[in-house]
Amino acid sequence: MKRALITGVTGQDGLYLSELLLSKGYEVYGLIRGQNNPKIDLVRRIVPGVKLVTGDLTDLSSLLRALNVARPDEVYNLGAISFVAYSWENAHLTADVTGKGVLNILEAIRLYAGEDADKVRFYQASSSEMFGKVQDVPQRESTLLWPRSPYGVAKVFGHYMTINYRESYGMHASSGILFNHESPRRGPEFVTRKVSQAVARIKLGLQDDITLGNLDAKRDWGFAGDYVDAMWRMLQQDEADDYVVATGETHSIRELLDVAFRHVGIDDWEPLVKQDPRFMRPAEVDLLIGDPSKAADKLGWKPKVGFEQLVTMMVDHDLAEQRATTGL
Ligand code: NDP
Ligand code: GDR
Repeated sequence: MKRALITGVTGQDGLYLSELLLSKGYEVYGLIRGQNNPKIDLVRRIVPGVKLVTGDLTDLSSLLRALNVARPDEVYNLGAISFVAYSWENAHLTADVTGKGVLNILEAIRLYAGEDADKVRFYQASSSEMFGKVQDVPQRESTLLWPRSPYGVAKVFGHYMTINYRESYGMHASSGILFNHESPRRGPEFVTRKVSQAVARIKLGLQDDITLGNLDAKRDWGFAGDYVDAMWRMLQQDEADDYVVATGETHSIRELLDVAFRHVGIDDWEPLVKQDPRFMRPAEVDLLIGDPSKAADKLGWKPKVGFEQLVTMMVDHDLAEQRATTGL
């Protein structure tokens, strides 16, 4: 039975990855931070088979202890401060968790495993935000990185540190450059979930309108359930490597609004959407579209859920959730 340790187990991807690994017969350990993390109940409810270990990415010794408990064959480093807008307001913290946290977990694996460090396979959750002010369209593994936020800069540090540990110590360390991926488990601070929740509430008469920032940005949105499968596939390869994981399609926030509102029978959403500079970013990433051909060729990975299906799945989920909580 293989053993895996997941940091960020309470997050969207941590939950989907836990389900996937448990279904494959893994013994799964999830790193939980904080002395009374409110998301523990969620993890216990959705993936009761996951064993919880305490630790924080900013605390190297806690990671060593977690590794000694989990004794993993595979480590998936999903833990991060992941909200781009928040990273400007908390830049040092973002650098410590999202950037230096990667160094901490890599170093913890090296110290824990010693000469066998190559036997503990490592996945780093890198991001399309590293492309920032994009230098190629579509973006691929070789595209020059030009991050536009403290989050993006921290992810670039983690990406190169992963490559450095691979090259310096022969570690099986892979970096998945994942484009935006969403689901009904997405945090409500991210635009897709903010929209799906608001559309459901507007449809049910619980909310009048929604206030957003930049409607013209374009993202390559996929389904989180598909993307965790790509993470797992990376760690099953003989050689560690870096991969872009994306759908190869891009859509604006306006198109997201079109699909979400149309799904509940509202064609003209303009009067229901307000804009506020509060939700604009000091530097925006205008266009993301990934070229997933390396992941398709080498990993045999393909996304199964398309954009419309993703958005309607999220709206349907939020309609059901809002009905259940309000009794409407
Ligand atoms: P979430 O924001 O849903 O989850 C982030 C996780 O990080 C949470 O479990 C959180 O735990 C944990 N965390 C935060 N701070 C620390 C810390 N100091 N030590 C340990 N864990 C910590 O993110 P996603 O699931 O969406 O994303 C997973 C990873 O993939 C992240 O690294 C993200 O940056 C990256 N990524 C995500 C993409 C996406 O579109 N979703 C695209 C590309 C990359 P807690 O409950 O304690 O807060
Ligand atoms: P992103 O996701 O920054 O791409 O990072 P987010 O959903 O926050 O923003 C996407 C785009 O929507 C625009 N936008 C708004 N965004 C939010 N959150 N709220 C709004 O009201 C709003 N209005 C417009 C943004 O300006 C942006 O252009 C996500 C995270 O999961 C990262 O951790 C991950 O690395 C990247 O995806 C790939």
